[in-house]
Amino acid sequence: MMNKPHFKKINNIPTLIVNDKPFLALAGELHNSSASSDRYMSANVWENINRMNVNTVVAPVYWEMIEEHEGEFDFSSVRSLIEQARQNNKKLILLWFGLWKNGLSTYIPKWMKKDQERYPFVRKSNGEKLYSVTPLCDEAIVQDSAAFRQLMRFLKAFDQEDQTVIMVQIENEVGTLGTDFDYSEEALQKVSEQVPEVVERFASKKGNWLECFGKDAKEYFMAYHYATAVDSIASIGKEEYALPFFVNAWLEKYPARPGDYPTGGPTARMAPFWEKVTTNIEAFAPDIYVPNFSEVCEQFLSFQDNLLIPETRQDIQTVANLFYGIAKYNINCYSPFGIEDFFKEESKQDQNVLVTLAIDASAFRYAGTGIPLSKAYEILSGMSPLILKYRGTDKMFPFMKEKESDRGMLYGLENCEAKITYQNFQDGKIKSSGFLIETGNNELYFVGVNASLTLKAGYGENYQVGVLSLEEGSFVDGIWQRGRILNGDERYYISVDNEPKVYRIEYHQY
Ligand code: N0T
Repeated sequence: MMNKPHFKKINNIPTLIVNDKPFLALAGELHNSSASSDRYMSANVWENINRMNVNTVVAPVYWEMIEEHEGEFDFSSVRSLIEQARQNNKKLILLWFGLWKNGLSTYIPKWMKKDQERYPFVRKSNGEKLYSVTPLCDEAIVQDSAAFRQLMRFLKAFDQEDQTVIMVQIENEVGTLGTDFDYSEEALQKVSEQVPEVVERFASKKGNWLECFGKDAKEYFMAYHYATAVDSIASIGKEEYALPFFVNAWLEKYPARPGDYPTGGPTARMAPFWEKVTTNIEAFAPDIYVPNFSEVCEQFLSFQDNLLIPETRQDIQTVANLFYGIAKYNINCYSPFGIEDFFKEESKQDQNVLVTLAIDASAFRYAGTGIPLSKAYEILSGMSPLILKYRGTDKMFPFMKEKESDRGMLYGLENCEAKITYQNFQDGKIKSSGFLIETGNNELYFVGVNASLTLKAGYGENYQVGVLSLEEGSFVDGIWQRGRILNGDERYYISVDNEPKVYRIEYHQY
């Protein structure tokens, strides 16, 4: 019997194990509604996804579809999604669109939407309702847990052997969007009460929410209620089938005030608190649309060691971030949003309200990204056995140009110095990014975009460094497949341009 998908440390880095082998999820997330129709998926989606060379599809499961009538479950939509994924040789990460999706409750079943006596909505400060069930409503959490239990039971029965489904995200970008707090009587009452013990320990203070958290009291209060709701849903799911679970976050943009982003969700600032008050969540995962990719990665790695990026940008910089995320931050999942549309010239998302909300509208622009991203995925998926073997060791050398003044990187290899030189920023070009892997015996691989590599002796050494051979090619299941041997005019520089590439290099001292 194979082990279930799980995380295991390799070179001290949590690594996803699927079908008993290390696995790197080179993924893409579907638009929200695609997976609700298998006919739509066959006609419009799978072909596009296959062109992208992803090995994993991030796809929603909708509560409103699986429990149309209270207590009656229908998993035919989930079953056909899994069957189609298998036919297309893809793994799946499922998103549980249950009680909360982008801070709202639009995916709860109709019978629940109509019963606001039993399932009350959050109140804004003016008394208006927000279309979002309050996390203080235990009965709603019980209902969500019951449906989630059925989902995990179904997955165990239908998929444990194949392991097409490798992880599950609980809810989607939870928090209150449009108000900073639930101004219901109940919440107003409870926020003035003593905080629970686990919160006391986190705050290292006793007292009520205001005494523990000052001006951030309302946000911590909401976070506590969302976190414990999500954690109890997760614990029920684990009882049935213990796949890795994660929770994603719509990040704060700066400057922002609570209410401008789903408030109470695991943003960079709040995720360490979520981490302390939950026990059934493997990772807190940022949806990175903001420009400061590295900073966000570092924030999320400051309190956990497992980084998943379940949603990210659509512009070409997503390719630069992909290489760097893999080599520098050891991410286990990378997943640009709207993966079925990457070969479309301009996106219909440009009319989306999110584009207006975003500080950086290009985050939602597909233009020109399809080809380089699919090329990068092709290289990285063939190469992933090598990546997973060398990451976390001192043989992996990442690079990315983050600002105009960054010129390059100098790394000391075993028997020479490797100097990486960046290209200048230019419109329509991917930022310089990539990595080297030194595999020993004076052999290395150079992967990336818009950078060049020089191998040379360190200052004061009494030898020089020569290139024995430079090969282009690709990896299949971690094994190098040589293409052209580059020499003469083609070896004048060792460089990659705007098209992602991988080279194998052998050198010597003379
Ligand atoms: C995403 C997607 C989908 C600070 C937007 C991104 C997905 C949801 N949210 O198309 O709806 O289901 O999780 C939020 C980006 C916020 C932009 C503000 C930048």
